[in-house]
Amino acid sequence: MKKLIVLTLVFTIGCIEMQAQNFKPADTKDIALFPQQNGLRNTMNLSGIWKFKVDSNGIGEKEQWYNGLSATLPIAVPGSWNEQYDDIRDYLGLAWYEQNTFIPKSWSGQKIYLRFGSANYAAKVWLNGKPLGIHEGGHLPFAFDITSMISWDAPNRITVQVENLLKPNRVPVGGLPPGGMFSNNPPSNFDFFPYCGLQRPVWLYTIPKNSISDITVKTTLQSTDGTVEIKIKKEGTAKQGKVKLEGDGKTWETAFTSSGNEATAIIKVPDAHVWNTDDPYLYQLTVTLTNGKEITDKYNLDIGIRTIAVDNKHILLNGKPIFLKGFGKHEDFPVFGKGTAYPVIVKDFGLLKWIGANSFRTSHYPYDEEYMKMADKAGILIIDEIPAVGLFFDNNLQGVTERKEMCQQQIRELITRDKNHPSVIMWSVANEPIANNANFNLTRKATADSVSMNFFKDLFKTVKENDDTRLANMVGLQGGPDEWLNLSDVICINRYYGWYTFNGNIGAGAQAFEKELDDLYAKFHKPILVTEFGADAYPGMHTDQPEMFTEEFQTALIKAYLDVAAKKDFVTGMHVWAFADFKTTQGVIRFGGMNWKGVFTRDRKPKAAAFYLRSRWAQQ
Ligand code: BDP
Repeated sequence: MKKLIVLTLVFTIGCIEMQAQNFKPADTKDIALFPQQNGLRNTMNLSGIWKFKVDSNGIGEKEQWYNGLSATLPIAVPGSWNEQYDDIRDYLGLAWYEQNTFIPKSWSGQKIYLRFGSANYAAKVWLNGKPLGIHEGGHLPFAFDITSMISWDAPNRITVQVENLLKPNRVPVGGLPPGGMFSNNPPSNFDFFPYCGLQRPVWLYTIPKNSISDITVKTTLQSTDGTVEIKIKKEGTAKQGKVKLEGDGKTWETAFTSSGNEATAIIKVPDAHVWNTDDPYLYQLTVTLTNGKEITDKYNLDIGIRTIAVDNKHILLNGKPIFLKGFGKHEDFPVFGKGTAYPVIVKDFGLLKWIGANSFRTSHYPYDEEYMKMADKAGILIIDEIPAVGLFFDNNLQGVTERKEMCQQQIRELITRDKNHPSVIMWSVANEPIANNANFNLTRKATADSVSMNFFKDLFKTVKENDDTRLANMVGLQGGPDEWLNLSDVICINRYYGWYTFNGNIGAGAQAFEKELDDLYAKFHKPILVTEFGADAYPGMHTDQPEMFTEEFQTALIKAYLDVAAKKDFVTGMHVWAFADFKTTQGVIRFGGMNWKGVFTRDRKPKAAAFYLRSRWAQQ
């Protein structure tokens, strides 16, 4: 009997323990407003050196490492783990992070959140040894309400388990069977290094109990007059509020009363100071929530009054054609990996201006929020891309559906995070998906089937349901199906004639490029944006006659493509691939584990092509 009681007890405790290990998926609505410090809200940035431990045998959970990590290594957060230690460069499996921090007493009475800028790829989080939540997808933020779990008089232990295993049904895609000579290591189905870890800042922050939980700003123009529509979501019992817009020495104010938890305010701005690339003017918006007696919450946003649209040949910014000059980029820097590197962000915006660019694509995943804020201020247009790279279609419909749902989750998270940035003009739902009947010698175009067509129709629908004010696109692979392209507002293509085909023959490559542009326009009558074109150039390699891998060849190929595009009034922009050299996986076409198509080196020195682009773009 005694034995039975003991057994029952052990079983019950076991069950409680298992039950307690229930992890809630992060809620997208909690990333709507970036943490803000003001008189009613508090923030604490937890960037710094954390404790770190690799768990290659997957024993951490069983051994309850969430109750305190032992025998740890120091690790920088934000930062990728791969280049901080020389023996874990290619390690993508489980690893644990821990940080201990007091929370100020003055924060009690407010709701307290823990927010991760990103954790690549999957994260499981504990607070003070108790399960807090989980999140999948490595390039978008997530946050959890920790109010009820805080220790007020002792340090709070934050424990995060992260892994970045490459799997076929993850987005981005990896872990596919090796493809012979062109297999790569680690086996990503994309061309950048799968850096891992807590790669963006981690924040603790508060919001008042009666709080503003979301703000969505939409702007329209009637001739020179602007209309700013502000949708507010709130939590708690406070119902009244005020919206104030300030700019050019003028102030507009309007009151609102919420119905349910939502309210809309409209402000008319006669003769608006519009946001554009030459004059990225930002108005200051302040939303205040009151409960009749006192102000309960306040949130500030810098907003731009601008519109974005298309006609059949151009992207239109504020109703006028704008030609996109710029790049596909990466978040990538030595040692930092994909970790947020503020000096590099500042440097890159300087170089974009120096070279005369007005835009870039966040290939192939959403970037740190600081990029978006900088772009708003600098007047740089952004094509904001989810990490849908390496997508493929096969007869495993379950796998296709899993990838689609992951893409949709990331579209919702991205739009929730970035919807108020005037710099963002287009949501990119995929880069170079591969058709079921793809043909890799690129001589014949693949065709779309109903599975893949429905896949992309659903992604575009998700975009338009979440934001009907911007454009949407997918980026087509050379040799990919034309039918997919036509789902986009702007036909977006990556082309490598003269490099991956017609190798070394720029003349023949340019001719093939021109023919394809003409064919696509004749077929779809939509503006075309060349989202990638370029050639690898090993820095310092020269020849008198352009030859592949030299700086002269890269420059000549870029020139030839720009010359072709200049003849076509339906080409609405040219994005060179890439802004800077970047680290990728090892393989026979990636010398030194690097992609050398940057017009700047990895440490941001200009190659010959950068000077050429500057002579062409900065003077226009
Ligand atoms: C394109 C991809 C890009 C690659 C580039 C290349 O979109 O990610 O880095 O090719 O091969 O197909 O350099």
